[in-house]
Amino acid sequence: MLTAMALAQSVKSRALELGFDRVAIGSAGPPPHAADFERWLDSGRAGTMDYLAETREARLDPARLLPGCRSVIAVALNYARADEPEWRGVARYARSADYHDTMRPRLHALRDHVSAAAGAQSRASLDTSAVLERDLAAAAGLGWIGKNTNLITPGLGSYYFIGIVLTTAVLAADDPMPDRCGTCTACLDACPTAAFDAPYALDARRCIAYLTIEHRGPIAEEFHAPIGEWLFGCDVCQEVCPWNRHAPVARETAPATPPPPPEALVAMTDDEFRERFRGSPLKRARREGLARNAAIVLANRRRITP
Ligand code: B12
Ligand code: SF4
Repeated sequence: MLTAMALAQSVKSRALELGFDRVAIGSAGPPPHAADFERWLDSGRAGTMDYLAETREARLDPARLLPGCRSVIAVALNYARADEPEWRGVARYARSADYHDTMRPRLHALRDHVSAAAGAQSRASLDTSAVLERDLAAAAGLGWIGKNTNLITPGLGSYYFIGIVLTTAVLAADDPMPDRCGTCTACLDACPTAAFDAPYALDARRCIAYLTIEHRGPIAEEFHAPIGEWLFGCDVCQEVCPWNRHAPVARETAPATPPPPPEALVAMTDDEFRERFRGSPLKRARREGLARNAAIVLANRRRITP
């Protein structure tokens, strides 16, 4: 049987071989900011993302998802992009094929590796599982949670996806990283909709990412002008972050075709939408949502260019 240190080494080598940009290991336990998460939910700041409250208990304790869970493996996959005018208005994470499809097989390969090496049970989580991924990844030392609530890693920035593997194996754990935001408040000051109530606290109901992707139905008038050119998601709080100034561009990105102009999105039929956005993250907004966002962008352009 491998020692906890040898197992950790083997998992880290395998993660890098699989193409992940960073990997860190933590001990299992309740997420350090579980109480903040509960306060956030109870204050209504999750908006209509009811699934977060419905899976509250599991999010507060990884052992609910994997009984006997002893260690947490956290990986980062960079999605940073160089300037791409043809993708204007689309958050960087959504400019390639859906990351759930491209990243999941690698995360499963890592899960299978640790299970086989340690004779353990393991479970992978990528976005949709009931796991507080940022909090567990921060506790493992993958990065620190910035005032804009994104996980930030020196030399990588915050434009990366987080993947988690929970395992019953005991692996040597890394130390958490100190918060290096310091006195900076660039993200809080730049948010077009003033969505941050305080550092580390986002009111999703005001966040352009939430409004343009998750929210169904009309968007309140007060947000139309601040939405500006954002068609799907928003990156403002990351664009202004000094830790992203020299963020390396992702080594591999699954190619994707940029979306048609807003004029065409407004008029798309259901069939055209399905055909055009198959395998794309943009399909999450649904045709109605994307058409709604496109209409707001067009109105904003008219407002600026009389
Ligand atoms: C719901 C959700 C959203 C919601 C709400 C986001 C939010 N900040 O709450 C919306 C739709 C707005 C959203 C937007 C985005 N999301 Co999102 N989202 C999620 C999801 C599914 C759950 C997050 C959650 O539980 N939110 C509730 C809040 C309270 O929890 P939290 O964000 O984890 O924040 C923790 C800290 O704030 C901390 N905390 C609270 N108080 C305090 C105080 C201090 C002092 C400290 C240090 C910490 C702290 O505790 C919280 C709970 O652990 C996760 C996947 C997952 N399963 O975790 C992806 C995830 C967080 N999203 C991700 C991404 C990429 C994005 C976007 C960048 C996409 C985009 N460009 O449009 C934006 C970023 C906006 C932002 N500033 O957060 C990545 C994050 C990658 C990273 N490097 O951080 C994740 C992890 C998906 C993934 N697997 O890669 N998202
Ligand atoms: S912009 Fe400044 S305060 Fe905000 S996350 Fe980045 S370093 Fe932290």
